[in-house]
Amino acid sequence: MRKIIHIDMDYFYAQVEEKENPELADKPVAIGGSDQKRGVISTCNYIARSYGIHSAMPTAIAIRKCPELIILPPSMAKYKQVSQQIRDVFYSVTSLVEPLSLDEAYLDVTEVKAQSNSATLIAKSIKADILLKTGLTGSAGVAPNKLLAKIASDINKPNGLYVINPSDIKAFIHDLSVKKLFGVGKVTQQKLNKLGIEYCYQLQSLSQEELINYFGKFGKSLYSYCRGVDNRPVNPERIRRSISVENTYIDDLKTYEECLAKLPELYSRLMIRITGGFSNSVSGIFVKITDSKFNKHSVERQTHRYSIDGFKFLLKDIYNKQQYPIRLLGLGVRLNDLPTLQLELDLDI
Ligand code: DCP
Ligand code: MG
Ligand code: MG
Repeated sequence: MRKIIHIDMDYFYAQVEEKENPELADKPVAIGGSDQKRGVISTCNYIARSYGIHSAMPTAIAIRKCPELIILPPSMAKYKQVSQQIRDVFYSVTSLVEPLSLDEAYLDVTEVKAQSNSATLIAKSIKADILLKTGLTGSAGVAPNKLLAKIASDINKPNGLYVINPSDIKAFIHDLSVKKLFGVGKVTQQKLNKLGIEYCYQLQSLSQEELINYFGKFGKSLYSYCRGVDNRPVNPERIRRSISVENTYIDDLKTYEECLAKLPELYSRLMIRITGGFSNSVSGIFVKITDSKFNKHSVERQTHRYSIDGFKFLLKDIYNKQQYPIRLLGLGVRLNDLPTLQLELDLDI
């Protein structure tokens, strides 16, 4: 049995700003692009969340919900610096660290001798150490695998800790909503709901064959996940070398024109991702798709510049090679050697 910790900082960008400027702490604060530039909210503090504001919401709507909202532009260099301090804390515990974004990581602490080898005590000491080094709070989940550790870290946010012991798994997973499972986004969730499935215990009644039939290769993972089983190792090598955005469409895209019509929205989301002066480091662009049979394809071109026309060109290329309608469309840029970046996790597989 492994011991996995997932740590995720609370309202990360906004908390960094609050720490620097404590006057913000009792006001609704968001980080994001300006409403004049059709910007979106990256994140906001918990006071702002009480107004219904959340990540990826257009800034204009956020202001409508809370006219006194303080909106700050993102300072990526600052957040990366804090992220490095957090990672230093992780690496002081183990080298088995898999960063997922600037503010979160998985740690495999199975073999860690400190704190009497108690993953709960290790998680507490990591949280305390992060607070000491950065003045910021994060939330931790402790479980026998990545799937459960990540779900757990979200449960008592902010400044939370939640432990799922091996003997708790069965009861924990039974009533868990399927939308909490890794890889289940809006579209998969809708598909499951149409089958009358909302909770994991209902998903457990489907055979592996049925799930593969409905969801392709992902069906096999779903079969395990809805039982609280996840054998994915903590992968310390993982360095993110691309930034991408994607969307899964409720109705498959059947013509090139339909695909083309989705391009501006994806492109503008990609541009928002590429903040913080990474544009000099781009080494290529790519378009990826998943078709209605769950086959994945991508096409790529080496270039230091990107424009919507470049993506149009690749889209045409991939569309022409395509036999089936398209359920997922994604755009991305390859980066030269860069540290891990926050990716939009639009998790429909
Ligand atoms: N982020 C972003 N755009 C998104 C989601 C997140 O730019 N759509 C950035 C801002 C967040 C940071 O990534 O501060 C970390 O993302 P999280 O999902 O962990 O969200 P927060 O840390 O802000 O809040 P929470 O307390 O819910 O973890
Ligand atoms: Mg966070
Ligand atoms: Mg996070």
